[in-house]
Amino acid sequence: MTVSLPSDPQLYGIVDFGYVSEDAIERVAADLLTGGVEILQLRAKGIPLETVRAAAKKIIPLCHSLCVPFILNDYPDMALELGADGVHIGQDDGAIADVRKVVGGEMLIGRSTHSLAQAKQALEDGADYIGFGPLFPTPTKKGRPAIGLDEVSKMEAEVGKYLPAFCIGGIKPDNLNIVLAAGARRVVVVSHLLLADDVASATAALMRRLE
Ligand code: 3NM
Repeated sequence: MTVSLPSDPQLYGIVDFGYVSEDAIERVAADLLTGGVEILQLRAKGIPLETVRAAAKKIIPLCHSLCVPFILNDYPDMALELGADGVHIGQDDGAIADVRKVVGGEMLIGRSTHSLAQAKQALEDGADYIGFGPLFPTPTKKGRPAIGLDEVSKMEAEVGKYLPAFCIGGIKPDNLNIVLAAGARRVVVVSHLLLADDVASATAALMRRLE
């Protein structure tokens, strides 16, 4: 089964081993889905591949039962092997065309971008969606400078018009209004949701703000 991107997704969730222990990963993924994330990524930086594979195998059926696309961060080979719907790659993970050769024509390829120029390049290179950020400093990607809100509306007009563009990085309920006022139409929210006492309720509350 392959799940494609929803037509107008607003909230993209990430279950991240940086915040969630191995034994909780399936439960937290289920909570994000219950709360209404429309795309779900598994992000597992520096985690043994067997652990990543095992977690993905548990989360994929949860996603597919709700027709939510499952995206694996990094590891195009594993994404293909496991039947992920997409793979997400950073700026340093090679050319999109090379990843496309590995995963074939069907799988979604998402690209992190950190400037308007990179967002335009990702569109030109054939990304299926982009992340754009970090808008604010974030504990989830320590050391990466925030790009602020200045380029958001231009990015939406020049890139987000043609493919889904998700603003990311330090987004939480407190700053959501200024992010949306800057022109963002879609967001990825990680630590705010994963650190919530009730992940499903926090996700649902955020979804209500976005709809
Ligand atoms: N990628 P939080 S920012 C995973 O800008 C990630 O490419 C980013 O987490 C980018 O919602 C980021 O906790 C972290 O700030 C997002």
